[in-house]
Amino acid sequence: MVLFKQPIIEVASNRIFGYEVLTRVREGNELRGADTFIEDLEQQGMEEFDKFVIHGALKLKQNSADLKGTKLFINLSAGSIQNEAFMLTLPSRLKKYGIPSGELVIEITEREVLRHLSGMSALMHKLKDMGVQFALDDFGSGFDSFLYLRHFPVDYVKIEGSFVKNMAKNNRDLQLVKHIHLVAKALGVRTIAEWVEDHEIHKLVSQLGIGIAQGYYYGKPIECLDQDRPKSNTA
Ligand code: G
Ligand code: MN
Repeated sequence: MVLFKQPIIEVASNRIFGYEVLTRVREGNELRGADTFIEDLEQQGMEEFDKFVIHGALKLKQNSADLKGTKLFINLSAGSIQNEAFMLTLPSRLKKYGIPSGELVIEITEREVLRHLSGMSALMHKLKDMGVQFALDDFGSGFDSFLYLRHFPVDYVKIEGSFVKNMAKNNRDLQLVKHIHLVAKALGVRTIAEWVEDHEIHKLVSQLGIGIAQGYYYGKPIECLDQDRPKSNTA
């Protein structure tokens, strides 16, 4: 299991806003991205994996100077996010690593189905009261985008990368990005443009007034921690 970090930047100042932690699994000489193994893991239950990602990410943040004082974005599975007992351990985990709870952002992917919207929303409010923030990941890629935005007290919307990547060439994508941003802004939610790959897209993002961005243009994911899966008592 290998952890990567990718910078997320503030568009106006070009300063680091935070880092997203991404996971890859090493197979021989190859690294496989999360999208290729998450489905298998989901069959077996993701909790063990998510605990491991959190443990690795917090350890990384604790030990790296460049992660100090910036936000840490972590992707968790729908199973873990809906597990109240598990989620409520987050503040004490943060404390254990000496990380302010205001520096953690949990990404909820649009592609997964969440049930019990009101229960989820109540749980998110509890964690938000303790400082933890939430982002809707891949916004626009799922069927429930606006339903989630309607119900969940999220702090950020991460706009689906394939819309952003294409928006210089495709007016539909441009209009979608522009209006997702306007809706989010009207609701007091900050937007993050994913998959900004070149200067042209960066300029468009800036012109649209999107404040935060991520993508190869600013920095590719960098390998930063390689470790074996823990025994079940480690997390
Ligand atoms: O679902 P989520 O948004 O967490 O997935 C992030 C994925 O997007 C990672 O696998 C990462 O390597 C990839 N990624 C990050 N920046 C870019 C980019 O600029 N272009 C493309 N095509 N992929 C990117
Ligand atoms: Mn993500």
